Amino acid sequence: VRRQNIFSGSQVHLLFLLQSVCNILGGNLVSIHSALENSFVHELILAIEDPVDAWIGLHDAINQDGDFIWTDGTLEDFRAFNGTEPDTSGDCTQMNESDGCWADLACTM
Ligand SMILES: [Ca+2]
Ligand SMILES: [Ca+2]
Repeated sequence: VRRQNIFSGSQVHLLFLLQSVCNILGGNLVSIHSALENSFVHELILAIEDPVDAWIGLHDAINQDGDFIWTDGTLEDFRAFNGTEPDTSGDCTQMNESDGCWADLACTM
C-alpha cells in the first residue's frame, strides 16, 4: 500500500516558509528561494498596518562584494534585486515594501 503524503511539495515548502516567518518574529531573518516565496513575504509585509521596508536574511559581509549568503545557511539560489541593485552600498538586504524587490544597504539600524 502506497502511503500518500498529506501535503504536496509546494505546500511543504510553504510550511517551512511559515516557519521562517515565525523565525522573523523570533529574531531570525527569512531566506527566500523562489518568486512565490518572495511574493508571500511581500504579502506579509503589506498585511501589516503600516508597511515598511523589511530586512531579509541575505548578507554580503563574507567573501567578495556581491557574493551573498543567507544567514540561515540555505543555498543562495534566488535573487529579486531591483534593476540597479545590488550596488555594494552595504552588506545587508531589505525588501522594498512597495514592489517586493530587494536592495543592499548598510546594516545600521
Ligand atoms: Ca560578500
Ligand atoms: Ca544598494
